[in-house]
Amino acid sequence: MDRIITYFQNLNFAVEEGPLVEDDFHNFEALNLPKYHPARDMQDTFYNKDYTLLRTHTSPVQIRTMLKQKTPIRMIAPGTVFRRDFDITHTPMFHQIEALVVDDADKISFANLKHVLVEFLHHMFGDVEVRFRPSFFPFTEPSAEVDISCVFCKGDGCRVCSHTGWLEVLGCGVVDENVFKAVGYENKSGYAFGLGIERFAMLIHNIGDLRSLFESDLRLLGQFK
Ligand code: 2NM
Repeated sequence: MDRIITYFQNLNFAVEEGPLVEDDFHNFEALNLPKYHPARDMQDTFYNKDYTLLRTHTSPVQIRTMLKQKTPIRMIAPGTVFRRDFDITHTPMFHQIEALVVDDADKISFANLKHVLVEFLHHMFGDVEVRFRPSFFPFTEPSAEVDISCVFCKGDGCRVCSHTGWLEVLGCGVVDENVFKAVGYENKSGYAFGLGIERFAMLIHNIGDLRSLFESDLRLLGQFK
């Protein structure tokens, strides 16, 4: 997390934080996640009795930042998030960093996003191939998922990359017009991306089991002094 924050601070991104207990507007509605969208399901979200919820991503921080300040915006939101998901590859509490860049219409394009991400992934993972795959998120259009060539087998295919040669490392896209509408922005363009810290840590430090990040075993922690 420190390495990623420092990298983006050096590119003049501000570091923003927000509450872990959120409301429907900031976590869903403003992000173009309509009522009855599956991501709002009780299966995925921890709801409290008073209609508040535990944030499922750090995107509500981007919404709060856009509501309180004018463009240009260049920010990252690092922090804890919560989802009702608990198995070998998921924990109900984990960490994300999301980024948002907004300026006047047509100043920010997918090309800007692509350049920043390719440079960032080379900084984090060294000399890897980077691949953009079309995808879908409610809050971006177009959207993409980003893969790097497998850091373990260099793209030959192994168990970690399910013999594809590729590892998915983040999601990104050009901010959907409906998000700008929700925060009262007009004639703006922007890009955003998000990634999971635990997943990055496992790839960079060669950690095979997600659970070892949560067991406080001194033999594991001692390697990161
Ligand atoms: C992702 C992927 C794509 C995202 C979008 C926004 C906002 F607030 F601008 F709409 N924040 N973060 C975003 C976009 C996050 O995470 C996988």
